[in-house]
Amino acid sequence: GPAPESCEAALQWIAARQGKFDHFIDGDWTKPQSKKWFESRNPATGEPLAKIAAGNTKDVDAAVAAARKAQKGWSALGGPARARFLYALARAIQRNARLLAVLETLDNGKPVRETRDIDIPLVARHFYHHAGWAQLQEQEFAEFEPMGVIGQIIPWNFPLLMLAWKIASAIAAGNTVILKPAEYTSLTALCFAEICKDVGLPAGVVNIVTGDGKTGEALVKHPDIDKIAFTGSTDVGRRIRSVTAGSGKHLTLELGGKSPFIVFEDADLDSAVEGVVDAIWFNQGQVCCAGSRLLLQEGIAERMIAKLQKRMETLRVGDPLDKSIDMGAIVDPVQLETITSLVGKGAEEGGIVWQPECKLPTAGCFYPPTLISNVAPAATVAQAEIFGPVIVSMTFRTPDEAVAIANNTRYGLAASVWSENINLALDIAPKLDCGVVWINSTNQFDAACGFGGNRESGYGREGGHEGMMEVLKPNFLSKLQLSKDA
Ligand code: TXE
Repeated sequence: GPAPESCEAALQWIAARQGKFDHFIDGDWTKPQSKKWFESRNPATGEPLAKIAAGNTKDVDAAVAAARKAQKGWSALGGPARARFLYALARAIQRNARLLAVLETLDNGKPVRETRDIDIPLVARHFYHHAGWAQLQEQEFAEFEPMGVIGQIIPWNFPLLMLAWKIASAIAAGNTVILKPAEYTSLTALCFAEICKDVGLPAGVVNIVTGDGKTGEALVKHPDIDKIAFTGSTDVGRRIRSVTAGSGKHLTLELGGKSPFIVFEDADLDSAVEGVVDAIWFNQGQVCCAGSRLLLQEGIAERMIAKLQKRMETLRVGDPLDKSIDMGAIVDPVQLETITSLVGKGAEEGGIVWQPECKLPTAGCFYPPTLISNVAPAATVAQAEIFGPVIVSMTFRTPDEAVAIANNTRYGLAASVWSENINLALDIAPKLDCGVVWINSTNQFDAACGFGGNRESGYGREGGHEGMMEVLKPNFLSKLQLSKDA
Protein backbone atom coordinates (compact mmCIF):
# COMPACT_ATOMS: atom_id res chain seq x y z
CA GLY A 1 0.00 0.00 0.00
CA PRO A 2 0.97 3.68 -0.05
CA ALA A 3 3.63 4.89 2.39
CA PRO A 4 2.36 6.48 5.61
CA GLU A 5 1.89 10.22 5.49
CA SER A 6 4.97 11.93 6.86
CA CYS A 7 4.36 13.72 10.14
CA GLU A 8 7.73 15.45 10.10
CA ALA A 9 6.46 18.90 9.11
CA ALA A 10 3.78 18.81 11.81
CA LEU A 11 6.25 17.66 14.47
CA GLN A 12 8.62 20.42 13.36
CA TRP A 13 5.81 22.93 13.61
CA ILE A 14 5.26 21.85 17.23
CA ALA A 15 9.00 21.75 18.00
CA ALA A 16 9.53 25.24 16.56
CA ARG A 17 7.18 26.44 19.32
CA GLN A 18 9.13 24.48 21.96
CA GLY A 19 6.17 22.12 22.21
CA LYS A 20 4.45 24.61 24.49
CA PHE A 21 1.39 26.69 23.63
CA ASP A 22 -0.11 29.79 25.26
CA HIS A 23 -3.56 31.31 24.88
CA PHE A 24 -4.30 33.54 21.90
CA ILE A 25 -5.81 36.73 23.33
CA ASP A 26 -6.18 40.17 21.73
CA GLY A 27 -4.19 39.11 18.67
CA ASP A 28 -1.22 37.83 20.63
CA TRP A 29 0.17 34.83 22.52
CA THR A 30 -0.54 35.24 26.22
CA LYS A 31 0.91 33.11 29.02
CA PRO A 32 -1.66 31.42 31.26
CA GLN A 33 -2.18 33.30 34.55
CA SER A 34 -1.99 29.96 36.36
CA LYS A 35 1.53 29.48 34.92
CA LYS A 36 0.38 25.91 34.26
CA TRP A 37 0.35 23.85 31.10
CA PHE A 38 -1.18 20.40 30.70
CA GLU A 39 -0.02 17.58 28.46
CA SER A 40 -1.78 16.59 25.25
CA ARG A 41 -1.00 13.10 23.90
CA ASN A 42 -1.11 11.34 20.57
CA PRO A 43 -3.81 8.69 21.14
CA ALA A 44 -2.36 6.39 18.46
CA THR A 45 0.95 6.02 20.31
CA GLY A 46 0.28 7.28 23.83
CA GLU A 47 3.27 9.63 23.41
CA PRO A 48 3.14 13.24 24.69
CA LEU A 49 2.57 15.67 21.83
CA ALA A 50 2.50 19.17 23.32
CA LYS A 51 1.94 21.25 26.42
CA ILE A 52 -1.22 23.34 26.37
CA ALA A 53 -2.01 26.37 28.54
CA ALA A 54 -4.42 25.67 31.39
CA GLY A 55 -6.90 28.54 31.32
CA ASN A 56 -8.49 30.03 34.42
CA THR A 57 -11.00 32.78 35.18
CA LYS A 58 -8.41 35.55 34.72
CA ASP A 59 -7.49 34.32 31.24
CA VAL A 60 -11.17 34.20 30.36
CA ASP A 61 -11.61 37.76 31.72
CA ALA A 62 -8.77 39.02 29.51
CA ALA A 63 -10.15 37.25 26.44
CA VAL A 64 -13.68 38.56 26.99
CA ALA A 65 -12.36 42.10 27.48
CA ALA A 66 -10.40 41.85 24.22
CA ALA A 67 -13.43 40.54 22.35
CA ARG A 68 -15.64 43.29 23.79
CA LYS A 69 -13.13 46.00 22.85
CA ALA A 70 -12.91 44.73 19.27
CA GLN A 71 -16.59 44.06 18.64
CA LYS A 72 -17.98 47.50 17.66
CA GLY A 73 -15.14 48.18 15.23
CA TRP A 74 -15.41 44.74 13.65
CA SER A 75 -19.14 45.17 13.18
CA ALA A 76 -18.72 48.73 11.85
CA LEU A 77 -16.32 47.52 9.15
CA GLY A 78 -19.38 46.25 7.27
CA GLY A 79 -20.09 42.92 5.62
CA PRO A 80 -18.01 43.26 2.43
CA ALA A 81 -14.87 44.22 4.38
CA ARG A 82 -15.37 41.30 6.78
CA ALA A 83 -15.92 39.01 3.79
CA ARG A 84 -12.39 39.79 2.59
CA PHE A 85 -11.01 38.48 5.88
CA LEU A 86 -13.10 35.29 5.68
CA TYR A 87 -11.92 34.66 2.11
CA ALA A 88 -8.33 35.20 3.28
CA LEU A 89 -8.84 32.71 6.13
CA ALA A 90 -10.33 30.14 3.72
CA ARG A 91 -7.41 30.49 1.32
CA ALA A 92 -4.86 30.27 4.14
CA ILE A 93 -6.52 27.07 5.39
CA GLN A 94 -6.18 25.60 1.90
CA ARG A 95 -2.52 26.66 1.74
CA ASN A 96 -1.87 24.98 5.10
CA ALA A 97 -4.15 22.00 4.43
CA ARG A 98 -1.44 19.38 4.69
CA LEU A 99 -0.04 20.69 7.98
CA LEU A 100 -3.53 21.01 9.47
CA ALA A 101 -4.55 17.49 8.35
CA VAL A 102 -1.49 15.85 9.88
CA LEU A 103 -1.69 17.91 13.09
CA GLU A 104 -5.34 16.90 13.47
CA THR A 105 -4.48 13.23 12.95
CA LEU A 106 -1.65 13.35 15.48
CA ASP A 107 -3.81 15.08 18.07
CA ASN A 108 -7.09 13.20 17.58
CA GLY A 109 -6.08 9.82 16.12
CA LYS A 110 -8.46 9.90 13.15
CA PRO A 111 -7.18 8.60 9.78
CA VAL A 112 -5.22 11.12 7.74
CA ARG A 113 -7.35 10.04 4.76
CA GLU A 114 -10.30 11.63 6.58
CA THR A 115 -8.55 14.78 7.82
CA ARG A 116 -7.05 15.33 4.35
CA ASP A 117 -10.15 14.54 2.26
CA ILE A 118 -13.00 15.47 4.60
CA ASP A 119 -12.22 17.59 7.69
CA ILE A 120 -9.91 20.23 6.24
CA PRO A 121 -11.69 20.70 2.88
CA LEU A 122 -14.99 21.15 4.77
CA VAL A 123 -13.30 23.72 7.03
CA ALA A 124 -12.20 25.78 4.01
CA ARG A 125 -15.63 25.38 2.42
CA HIS A 126 -17.23 26.68 5.61
CA PHE A 127 -15.18 29.87 5.57
CA TYR A 128 -15.84 30.45 1.85
CA HIS A 129 -19.55 29.93 2.36
CA HIS A 130 -19.72 32.38 5.26
CA ALA A 131 -17.62 34.93 3.41
CA GLY A 132 -20.59 34.93 1.03
CA TRP A 133 -23.05 35.67 3.84
CA ALA A 134 -20.83 38.51 5.11
CA GLN A 135 -20.74 39.93 1.58
CA LEU A 136 -24.55 39.92 1.46
CA GLN A 137 -25.24 40.80 5.06
CA GLU A 138 -26.51 44.36 4.50
CA GLN A 139 -29.07 43.10 1.95
CA GLU A 140 -30.02 39.72 3.43
CA PHE A 141 -30.10 40.67 7.09
CA ALA A 142 -30.90 44.41 6.98
CA GLU A 143 -33.07 44.22 10.08
CA PHE A 144 -30.52 42.37 12.16
CA GLU A 145 -27.29 43.12 13.94
CA PRO A 146 -24.62 40.92 15.56
CA MET A 147 -25.34 39.55 19.03
CA GLY A 148 -22.00 40.89 20.29
CA VAL A 149 -19.49 38.72 22.12
CA ILE A 150 -19.92 34.95 21.77
CA GLY A 151 -18.34 32.25 23.94
CA GLN A 152 -17.88 28.97 22.07
CA ILE A 153 -17.06 25.55 23.51
CA ILE A 154 -16.28 22.65 21.22
CA PRO A 155 -15.59 18.89 21.47
CA TRP A 156 -12.67 16.79 20.29
CA ASN A 157 -14.25 14.66 17.56
CA PHE A 158 -13.91 17.21 14.72
CA PRO A 159 -11.62 19.79 16.33
CA LEU A 160 -11.00 22.18 13.44
CA LEU A 161 -14.34 21.57 11.72
CA MET A 162 -16.27 22.39 14.90
CA LEU A 163 -14.13 25.52 15.24
CA ALA A 164 -15.11 26.49 11.69
CA TRP A 165 -18.80 25.81 12.34
CA LYS A 166 -18.66 28.11 15.37
CA ILE A 167 -16.31 30.88 14.24
CA ALA A 168 -17.14 31.41 10.55
CA SER A 169 -20.79 32.38 10.99
CA ALA A 170 -20.14 34.38 14.17
CA ILE A 171 -17.43 36.63 12.76
CA ALA A 172 -19.12 36.90 9.34
CA ALA A 173 -22.08 38.48 11.14
CA GLY A 174 -19.88 40.97 13.03
CA ASN A 175 -19.56 39.20 16.38
CA THR A 176 -16.27 38.63 18.16
CA VAL A 177 -15.52 35.31 19.86
CA ILE A 178 -13.72 33.47 22.62
CA LEU A 179 -13.36 29.81 21.66
CA LYS A 180 -12.35 27.04 24.02
CA PRO A 181 -11.23 23.86 22.24
CA ALA A 182 -11.57 20.45 23.91
CA GLU A 183 -8.65 19.60 26.19
CA TYR A 184 -7.65 16.53 24.13
CA THR A 185 -7.39 18.45 20.86
CA SER A 186 -6.23 22.07 20.99
CA LEU A 187 -3.47 22.06 18.36
CA THR A 188 -5.33 22.87 15.15
CA ALA A 189 -7.21 25.67 16.95
CA LEU A 190 -3.84 27.16 17.93
CA CYS A 191 -2.57 26.76 14.37
CA PHE A 192 -5.74 28.54 13.25
CA ALA A 193 -4.89 31.38 15.68
CA GLU A 194 -1.57 31.78 13.86
CA ILE A 195 -3.44 31.87 10.58
CA CYS A 196 -5.67 34.66 11.96
CA LYS A 197 -2.52 36.61 12.80
CA ASP A 198 -1.00 35.91 9.37
CA VAL A 199 -4.00 37.23 7.46
CA GLY A 200 -4.11 40.34 9.64
CA LEU A 201 -7.46 39.67 11.29
CA PRO A 202 -7.98 42.59 13.72
CA ALA A 203 -6.87 41.81 17.28
CA GLY A 204 -9.61 40.56 19.59
CA VAL A 205 -11.98 39.28 16.88
CA VAL A 206 -10.92 35.66 17.52
CA ASN A 207 -9.54 34.67 20.93
CA ILE A 208 -8.60 31.10 21.84
CA VAL A 209 -8.44 30.10 25.50
CA THR A 210 -7.40 26.49 26.14
CA GLY A 211 -8.19 24.32 29.14
CA ASP A 212 -10.63 21.75 30.49
CA GLY A 213 -14.25 21.88 31.61
CA LYS A 214 -13.48 24.40 34.37
CA THR A 215 -12.15 26.86 31.79
CA GLY A 216 -15.32 26.23 29.79
CA GLU A 217 -17.45 26.88 32.82
CA ALA A 218 -15.64 30.17 33.52
CA LEU A 219 -16.57 31.25 30.00
CA VAL A 220 -20.18 30.15 30.44
CA LYS A 221 -20.48 32.15 33.67
CA HIS A 222 -18.80 35.32 32.43
CA PRO A 223 -21.26 38.22 32.78
CA ASP A 224 -20.08 40.14 29.69
CA ILE A 225 -20.90 37.44 27.14
CA ASP A 226 -24.01 37.73 24.96
CA LYS A 227 -24.23 34.16 23.76
CA ILE A 228 -22.85 30.71 24.47
CA ALA A 229 -22.63 28.14 21.66
CA PHE A 230 -21.80 24.63 22.84
CA THR A 231 -21.20 21.28 21.16
CA GLY A 232 -20.52 18.29 23.39
CA SER A 233 -22.19 15.83 25.70
CA THR A 234 -25.83 16.06 26.73
CA ASP A 235 -24.83 16.11 30.42
CA VAL A 236 -22.59 19.15 30.04
CA GLY A 237 -25.20 20.78 27.79
CA ARG A 238 -27.78 20.35 30.53
CA ARG A 239 -25.39 21.88 33.06
CA ILE A 240 -24.66 24.87 30.80
CA ARG A 241 -28.38 25.43 30.33
CA SER A 242 -28.93 25.56 34.08
CA VAL A 243 -25.86 27.74 34.71
CA THR A 244 -27.00 30.31 32.10
CA ALA A 245 -30.68 30.22 33.10
CA GLY A 246 -31.91 33.70 33.96
CA SER A 247 -28.69 35.38 32.77
CA GLY A 248 -30.18 36.70 29.55
CA LYS A 249 -27.46 34.97 27.51
CA HIS A 250 -28.49 33.42 24.22
CA LEU A 251 -27.66 29.72 24.04
CA THR A 252 -27.42 27.03 21.40
CA LEU A 253 -26.63 23.41 22.21
CA GLU A 254 -25.51 20.67 19.84
CA LEU A 255 -25.46 17.51 21.91
CA GLY A 256 -25.40 13.75 21.68
CA GLY A 257 -27.31 11.37 19.47
CA LYS A 258 -28.35 7.77 18.87
CA SER A 259 -29.35 8.04 15.25
CA PRO A 260 -31.28 5.28 13.49
CA PHE A 261 -30.13 3.76 10.20
CA ILE A 262 -33.29 2.19 8.75
CA VAL A 263 -33.04 -0.42 5.99
CA PHE A 264 -36.22 -1.53 4.20
CA GLU A 265 -36.63 -4.82 2.36
CA ASP A 266 -36.46 -3.15 -1.05
CA ALA A 267 -33.19 -1.29 -0.32
CA ASP A 268 -30.05 -1.77 -2.37
CA LEU A 269 -28.30 -3.81 0.31
CA ASP A 270 -24.79 -3.42 -1.06
CA SER A 271 -25.12 0.37 -0.97
CA ALA A 272 -26.68 0.15 2.47
CA VAL A 273 -23.65 -1.83 3.71
CA GLU A 274 -21.33 0.92 2.44
CA GLY A 275 -23.66 3.40 4.14
CA VAL A 276 -23.24 1.60 7.46
CA VAL A 277 -19.45 1.71 7.09
CA ASP A 278 -19.69 5.47 6.65
CA ALA A 279 -22.34 5.87 9.36
CA ILE A 280 -20.54 4.14 12.22
CA TRP A 281 -16.91 3.50 11.32
CA PHE A 282 -16.12 6.97 9.97
CA ASN A 283 -14.05 8.74 12.67
CA GLN A 284 -14.21 5.53 14.78
CA GLY A 285 -17.91 6.26 15.35
CA GLN A 286 -17.07 9.38 17.37
CA VAL A 287 -19.66 11.37 15.46
CA CYS A 288 -22.66 13.04 17.10
CA CYS A 289 -24.93 12.03 14.21
CA ALA A 290 -23.40 8.54 13.74
CA GLY A 291 -25.93 5.96 12.54
CA SER A 292 -25.48 3.81 15.63
CA ARG A 293 -28.80 1.92 15.63
CA LEU A 294 -29.32 -0.38 12.66
CA LEU A 295 -33.04 -1.02 12.11
CA LEU A 296 -33.55 -3.89 9.67
CA GLN A 297 -36.82 -5.01 8.14
CA GLU A 298 -37.30 -8.67 9.05
CA GLY A 299 -37.16 -10.14 5.55
CA ILE A 300 -33.63 -8.90 4.86
CA ALA A 301 -32.18 -8.83 8.38
CA GLU A 302 -30.15 -12.03 8.12
CA ARG A 303 -28.85 -11.28 4.63
CA MET A 304 -27.87 -7.75 5.62
CA ILE A 305 -26.03 -8.90 8.75
CA ALA A 306 -24.11 -11.50 6.73
CA LYS A 307 -23.09 -8.93 4.13
CA LEU A 308 -22.13 -6.49 6.84
CA GLN A 309 -19.95 -9.00 8.69
CA LYS A 310 -18.17 -9.84 5.44
CA ARG A 311 -17.47 -6.16 4.89
CA MET A 312 -16.33 -5.67 8.49
CA GLU A 313 -13.69 -8.32 7.91
CA THR A 314 -12.07 -6.06 5.32
CA LEU A 315 -11.80 -2.98 7.58
CA ARG A 316 -8.27 -2.13 8.61
CA VAL A 317 -7.62 -0.60 12.01
CA GLY A 318 -4.22 0.92 12.74
CA ASP A 319 -1.76 3.80 12.37
CA PRO A 320 -3.92 6.78 11.37
CA LEU A 321 -1.04 8.20 9.32
CA ASP A 322 -1.22 5.12 7.07
CA LYS A 323 -3.29 6.25 4.10
CA SER A 324 -4.79 2.80 3.53
CA ILE A 325 -6.22 2.50 7.04
CA ASP A 326 -10.01 2.61 7.55
CA MET A 327 -10.08 3.26 11.28
CA GLY A 328 -7.58 5.05 13.51
CA ALA A 329 -7.36 5.51 17.27
CA ILE A 330 -10.03 6.34 19.83
CA VAL A 331 -9.38 9.84 21.17
CA ASP A 332 -8.30 8.93 24.70
CA PRO A 333 -8.08 6.04 27.21
CA VAL A 334 -11.12 7.29 29.16
CA GLN A 335 -13.25 7.18 26.02
CA LEU A 336 -11.88 3.71 25.18
CA GLU A 337 -12.87 2.49 28.63
CA THR A 338 -16.41 3.86 28.19
CA ILE A 339 -16.79 1.99 24.90
CA THR A 340 -15.42 -1.25 26.35
CA SER A 341 -17.69 -1.16 29.36
CA LEU A 342 -20.82 -0.33 27.31
CA VAL A 343 -20.14 -3.25 24.96
CA GLY A 344 -19.77 -5.47 28.04
CA LYS A 345 -23.14 -4.23 29.23
CA GLY A 346 -24.61 -5.06 25.80
CA ALA A 347 -23.50 -8.68 26.13
CA GLU A 348 -24.82 -8.86 29.71
CA GLU A 349 -28.21 -7.68 28.51
CA GLY A 350 -28.44 -10.47 25.92
CA GLY A 351 -26.94 -8.84 22.84
CA ILE A 352 -24.73 -10.91 20.52
CA VAL A 353 -21.42 -9.12 20.21
CA TRP A 354 -19.56 -9.74 16.96
CA GLN A 355 -16.12 -8.42 15.98
CA PRO A 356 -14.06 -9.45 12.97
CA GLU A 357 -10.67 -10.94 13.57
CA CYS A 358 -8.52 -7.88 13.41
CA LYS A 359 -5.01 -7.09 14.47
CA LEU A 360 -4.88 -4.02 16.67
CA PRO A 361 -1.69 -2.06 17.35
CA THR A 362 -0.31 -2.85 20.80
CA ALA A 363 0.28 0.77 21.90
CA GLY A 364 -2.36 3.50 21.78
CA CYS A 365 -6.16 3.48 22.05
CA PHE A 366 -7.70 1.15 19.49
CA TYR A 367 -11.04 -0.63 19.32
CA PRO A 368 -12.28 -3.00 16.60
CA PRO A 369 -15.42 -2.46 14.52
CA THR A 370 -18.25 -4.03 16.50
CA LEU A 371 -21.78 -5.22 15.76
CA ILE A 372 -24.22 -6.08 18.55
CA SER A 373 -27.26 -7.90 17.22
CA ASN A 374 -30.33 -9.30 18.96
CA VAL A 375 -30.69 -6.05 20.87
CA ALA A 376 -33.97 -5.07 22.52
CA PRO A 377 -35.04 -1.47 21.79
CA ALA A 378 -34.94 -0.68 25.53
CA ALA A 379 -31.45 -2.19 26.13
CA THR A 380 -28.73 0.15 27.41
CA VAL A 381 -26.72 -0.16 24.18
CA ALA A 382 -29.83 0.76 22.18
CA GLN A 383 -30.39 3.89 24.27
CA ALA A 384 -27.01 5.25 25.41
CA GLU A 385 -24.64 7.10 23.10
CA ILE A 386 -21.56 4.83 22.88
CA PHE A 387 -19.54 7.29 20.77
CA GLY A 388 -17.34 4.55 19.39
CA PRO A 389 -17.19 2.07 16.47
CA VAL A 390 -20.15 0.05 17.73
CA ILE A 391 -23.47 -0.45 15.96
CA VAL A 392 -26.47 -2.24 17.47
CA SER A 393 -29.05 -3.96 15.31
CA MET A 394 -32.77 -4.54 15.76
CA THR A 395 -35.53 -5.71 13.46
CA PHE A 396 -38.94 -4.29 12.55
CA ARG A 397 -41.90 -5.49 10.50
CA THR A 398 -43.78 -2.44 9.21
CA PRO A 399 -42.86 1.16 8.37
CA ASP A 400 -44.90 2.32 11.38
CA GLU A 401 -42.93 0.04 13.65
CA ALA A 402 -39.67 1.37 12.17
CA VAL A 403 -40.76 4.93 12.99
CA ALA A 404 -41.78 3.95 16.53
CA ILE A 405 -38.42 2.28 17.25
CA ALA A 406 -36.48 5.08 15.54
CA ASN A 407 -38.14 7.71 17.74
CA ASN A 408 -37.80 5.67 20.91
CA THR A 409 -34.76 7.42 22.40
CA ARG A 410 -34.24 10.68 24.26
CA TYR A 411 -32.18 12.00 21.35
CA GLY A 412 -33.20 13.42 17.98
CA LEU A 413 -30.21 14.41 15.90
CA ALA A 414 -30.20 12.53 12.58
CA ALA A 415 -31.61 9.52 10.71
CA SER A 416 -30.84 7.63 7.55
CA VAL A 417 -33.50 5.82 5.47
CA TRP A 418 -32.67 3.20 2.85
CA SER A 419 -35.25 2.13 0.27
CA GLU A 420 -35.59 2.02 -3.51
CA ASN A 421 -39.16 3.27 -3.07
CA ILE A 422 -38.89 7.05 -2.87
CA ASN A 423 -42.55 7.38 -1.83
CA LEU A 424 -41.92 5.19 1.19
CA ALA A 425 -38.73 7.08 2.09
CA LEU A 426 -40.45 10.47 1.76
CA ASP A 427 -43.38 9.24 3.81
CA ILE A 428 -41.08 8.08 6.64
CA ALA A 429 -38.72 11.08 6.69
CA PRO A 430 -41.07 13.69 8.22
CA LYS A 431 -42.22 11.22 10.89
CA LEU A 432 -38.71 10.90 12.29
CA ASP A 433 -38.25 13.30 15.20
CA CYS A 434 -34.78 14.62 14.41
CA GLY A 435 -32.93 17.54 12.87
CA VAL A 436 -31.71 15.90 9.66
CA VAL A 437 -32.79 12.90 7.57
CA TRP A 438 -30.62 11.39 4.83
CA ILE A 439 -32.21 9.17 2.17
CA ASN A 440 -29.99 6.42 0.71
CA SER A 441 -27.01 8.30 2.10
CA THR A 442 -25.56 9.30 5.44
CA ASN A 443 -23.23 11.76 7.16
CA GLN A 444 -23.59 14.40 4.46
CA PHE A 445 -22.52 17.84 5.65
CA ASP A 446 -22.65 21.08 3.75
CA ALA A 447 -21.92 24.60 4.90
CA ALA A 448 -25.14 25.78 3.22
CA CYS A 449 -27.34 23.41 5.21
CA GLY A 450 -28.54 24.01 8.78
CA PHE A 451 -27.45 21.23 11.14
CA GLY A 452 -28.74 20.57 14.66
CA GLY A 453 -30.99 18.43 16.79
CA ASN A 454 -34.32 18.01 18.54
CA ARG A 455 -35.12 16.89 22.07
CA GLU A 456 -32.02 15.97 24.12
CA SER A 457 -29.80 16.44 21.07
CA GLY A 458 -30.14 20.16 21.74
CA TYR A 459 -31.45 23.16 19.82
CA GLY A 460 -30.26 25.77 17.39
CA ARG A 461 -28.79 25.22 13.93
CA GLU A 462 -25.33 25.73 12.44
CA GLY A 463 -24.70 26.33 8.75
CA GLY A 464 -26.53 28.19 6.00
CA HIS A 465 -29.17 30.88 6.54
CA GLU A 466 -30.48 29.16 9.68
CA GLY A 467 -27.03 29.26 11.24
CA MET A 468 -26.67 32.98 10.53
CA MET A 469 -29.96 33.64 12.34
CA GLU A 470 -28.41 32.13 15.50
CA VAL A 471 -25.68 34.80 15.67
CA LEU A 472 -27.85 37.82 14.85
CA LYS A 473 -30.52 39.74 16.75
CA PRO A 474 -33.16 42.24 15.57
CA ASN A 475 -31.84 45.80 15.13
CA PHE A 476 -33.60 49.17 15.36
CA LEU A 477 -35.06 48.77 11.84
CA SER A 478 -37.03 45.74 12.90
CA LYS A 479 -38.33 47.65 15.91
CA LEU A 480 -39.54 50.47 13.65
CA GLN A 481 -41.24 47.87 11.53
CA LEU A 482 -43.01 46.45 14.57
CA SER A 483 -44.32 49.82 15.72
CA LYS A 484 -45.51 50.64 12.19
CA ASP A 485 -47.48 47.39 12.15
CA ALA A 486 -49.00 48.07 15.56
O1 TXE B 1 -17.59 15.71 26.36
P1 TXE B 1 -17.80 17.03 27.18
P2 TXE B 1 -16.47 14.57 26.63
C1 TXE B 1 -20.47 12.84 24.06
C2 TXE B 1 -20.06 11.43 23.79
C3 TXE B 1 -18.86 11.26 24.63
C4 TXE B 1 -19.22 12.07 25.83
C5 TXE B 1 -18.09 12.55 26.69
O2 TXE B 1 -21.08 10.56 24.20
O3 TXE B 1 -18.64 9.93 24.98
O4 TXE B 1 -19.91 13.17 25.30
O5 TXE B 1 -17.17 13.33 25.95
C6 TXE B 1 -16.16 21.29 27.81
N1 TXE B 1 -18.79 23.90 31.38
N2 TXE B 1 -19.98 13.78 23.08
O6 TXE B 1 -16.32 14.29 28.07
O7 TXE B 1 -17.35 16.86 28.58
C7 TXE B 1 -14.99 20.39 27.55
O8 TXE B 1 -13.81 20.94 28.07
C8 TXE B 1 -18.37 24.28 30.16
C9 TXE B 1 -20.87 14.10 22.02
O9 TXE B 1 -15.27 14.94 25.93
O10 TXE B 1 -19.19 17.47 26.92
C10 TXE B 1 -15.01 20.30 26.02
O11 TXE B 1 -14.42 21.45 25.44
N3 TXE B 1 -17.67 23.49 29.33
C11 TXE B 1 -20.41 15.20 21.21
C12 TXE B 1 -16.50 20.29 25.72
O12 TXE B 1 -17.12 20.85 26.86
C13 TXE B 1 -17.40 22.24 29.74
C14 TXE B 1 -18.99 15.50 21.10
C15 TXE B 1 -17.09 18.89 25.44
O13 TXE B 1 -16.76 18.04 26.51
C16 TXE B 1 -17.82 21.78 31.00
C17 TXE B 1 -18.22 15.15 22.27
C18 TXE B 1 -18.55 22.66 31.83
N4 TXE B 1 -19.01 22.30 33.02
C19 TXE B 1 -18.73 14.29 23.18
N5 TXE B 1 -17.42 20.48 31.13
C20 TXE B 1 -21.18 15.64 20.03
N6 TXE B 1 -22.46 15.95 20.19
O14 TXE B 1 -20.64 15.76 18.96
C21 TXE B 1 -16.77 20.16 30.00
N7 TXE B 1 -16.75 21.21 29.14
